[in-house]
Amino acid sequence: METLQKRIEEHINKLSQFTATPGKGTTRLTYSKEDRQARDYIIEKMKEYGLTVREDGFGNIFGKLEGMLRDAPSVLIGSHFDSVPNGGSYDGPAGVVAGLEVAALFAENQIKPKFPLEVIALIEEEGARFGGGLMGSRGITGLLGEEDFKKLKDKDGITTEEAMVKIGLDPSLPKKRDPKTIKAFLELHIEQGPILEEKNIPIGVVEAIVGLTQFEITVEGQAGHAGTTPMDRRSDALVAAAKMIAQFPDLAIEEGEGTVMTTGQLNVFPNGANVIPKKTVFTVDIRSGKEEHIQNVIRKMNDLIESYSTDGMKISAEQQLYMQPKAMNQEIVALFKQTSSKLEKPFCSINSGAGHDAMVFSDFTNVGMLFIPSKDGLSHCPEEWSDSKHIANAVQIFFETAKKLTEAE
Ligand code: HGY
Ligand code: MN
Ligand code: MN
Repeated sequence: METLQKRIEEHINKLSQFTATPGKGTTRLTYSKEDRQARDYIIEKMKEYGLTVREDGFGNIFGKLEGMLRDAPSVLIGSHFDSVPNGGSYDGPAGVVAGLEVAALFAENQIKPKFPLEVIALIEEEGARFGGGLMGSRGITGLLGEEDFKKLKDKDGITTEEAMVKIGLDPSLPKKRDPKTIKAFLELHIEQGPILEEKNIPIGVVEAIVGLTQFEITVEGQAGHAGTTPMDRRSDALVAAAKMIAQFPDLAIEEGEGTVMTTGQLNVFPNGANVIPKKTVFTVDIRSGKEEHIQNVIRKMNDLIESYSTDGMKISAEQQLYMQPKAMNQEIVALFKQTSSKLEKPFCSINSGAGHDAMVFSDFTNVGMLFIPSKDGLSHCPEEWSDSKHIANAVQIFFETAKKLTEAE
């Protein structure tokens, strides 16, 4: 266990160095220089652990250990390796590292799987560069079509394909994957909340993942001089946005049952201290364990937007992502629980308030997810930290589970 823990810490420390904001958390945007550095490290480790490496037309990375059965579906283990701006070192990489170390245990113990094992490192789960999120998994499953993928641009107007080519990736490689080539998808992720730490339980077996939707709202008013424009003759796009955003929390609270609503991004144009804002663009993220709550809040949000729309204030909402709540595969959930008991790892059932690639794969194959504790429940910030001992626990559970799912000798 010691060696495993050391290797895990080394992977996490190494990957955390590939950031655009050293000293201020992990900022690793998709197809950035930092993506390229992390990608090279992950590929190097996949090869070192005896895996055959390929990348798809989105830049997702696959490290495959062939099985004895030809052309049989693979058991995938992994997560994403992009980050939010100024995020932590574990959100995503903990799951990629777990996949790598399961493959290492297969190699060290000369395990011969009947069905192939694939370690997967997914791109753009956070959506921090191209919006929406879950891009790598939505691409593989066909939820994000090739044409829609090509149309995506970052805030500087750079397209996905231009950004890919810039770091040496090939967008012409195969994209969508046939569901018949995947037997199961397992993902380890940090909990990103306080429950496991407060309960002092090292393993959370995920039962379900919340549904979520993301919008980009654009408010178009009229720019003007801050000093000479009377207060009753203004179409101030920032004041209108601020009044709407300030009312969003009550929409979620009224809906109840854990429904949440967040505006995480707000951009003001032209953003001059003495200029009345002409335009604002902001995001809205709505989540709930029940789809009806999400639908209700979307309706109330649209009513609110409507009430602020006037001749001088044009407001539009673009939906960038919509995912229904997802239940994990009950056979894999049961397997995780049996294995945790056998290995004497205390566990509990838990639901995820965060979205994950596992929710995208759950309509495509059998999916299971494990959580490990997050220190102080913190995530999406530089303070994010998890214990390598907990990651090692999950690796051992995944190792036993993967041997069963790949029907290894
Ligand atoms: O937003 C989420 O829940 C995930 O971190 N992308
Ligand atoms: Mn994540
Ligand atoms: Mn995240």
